Amino acid sequence: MTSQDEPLRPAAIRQRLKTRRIGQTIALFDSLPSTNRLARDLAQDGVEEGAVVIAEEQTEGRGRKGRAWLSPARKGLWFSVVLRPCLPEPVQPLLGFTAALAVVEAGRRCAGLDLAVKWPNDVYGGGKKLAGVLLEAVTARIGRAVIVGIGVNVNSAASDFPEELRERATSLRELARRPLDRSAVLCAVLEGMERRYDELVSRGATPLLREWRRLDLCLGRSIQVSSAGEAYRAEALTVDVDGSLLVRDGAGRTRRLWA
Ligand code: BT5
Repeated sequence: MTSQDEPLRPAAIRQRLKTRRIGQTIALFDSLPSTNRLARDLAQDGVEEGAVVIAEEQTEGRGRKGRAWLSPARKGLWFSVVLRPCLPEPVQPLLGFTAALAVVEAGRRCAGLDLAVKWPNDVYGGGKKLAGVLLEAVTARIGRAVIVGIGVNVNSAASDFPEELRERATSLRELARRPLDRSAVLCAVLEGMERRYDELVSRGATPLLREWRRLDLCLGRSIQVSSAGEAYRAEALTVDVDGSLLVRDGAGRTRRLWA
């Protein structure tokens, strides 16, 4: 086993992590079908806000709209955070922004990388996808919860991706040209997420949206939209306070898209 394939250790994470809530409870598994699925069950059973479920490997990792998320053993960080946000429901999609922006910050802190985001919840480096976020709302006995599932390719080599993904996916290791300590990256993501989450709750969406708009690759560009059975080209204008994307279609109409 090379050092980059070392397992995550809860004690090492706890020692390093500087958060007050997110990650104060960590459940770490060798293998799970999907951390989001277990986090949802725990949220329904009343687990506290900030609890994090991590798996070294996911056998049925999920993306949005039923797509698959490749999660090979010890190559990345596959985890889900349980939040119980005191936020109006329409604003909750912004929780995905807090996670994606925290990955960008972690890439800068841990590897000096300049990463970007792509609406609604992706993180890109060198024109390829590095990380994705999956948000799921849960109605629990003790109120609503939101599960923020985050997948970050950390130490995958190009050969770890199946051929159909190789041109489109990357990892921190590929971008930084060296392996990274997954615990350090995890702590940086959780810390960045907590800071943005606290700021969103206390100060509203403005700082978060400002940061997102600066880093979103789509904005100002022509994009291909396929939504509600329609497909068209449009110019991506901006993201709004509810996390929706405003675009201008070929007829000059402004349209609103939700993830
Ligand atoms: C996402 O979906 O990007 C959200 C991914 C969320 C994964 C986390 S891992 C922890 C938690 N537990 C879960 O089960 N899920 C969450 P989407 O935008 O739909 O992107 C999915 C698409 O990305 C796939 O169809 C592939 O094309 C591509 N893809 C799959 N695995 C990838 C990987 N490891 N790296 C880069 N791209 C990948």
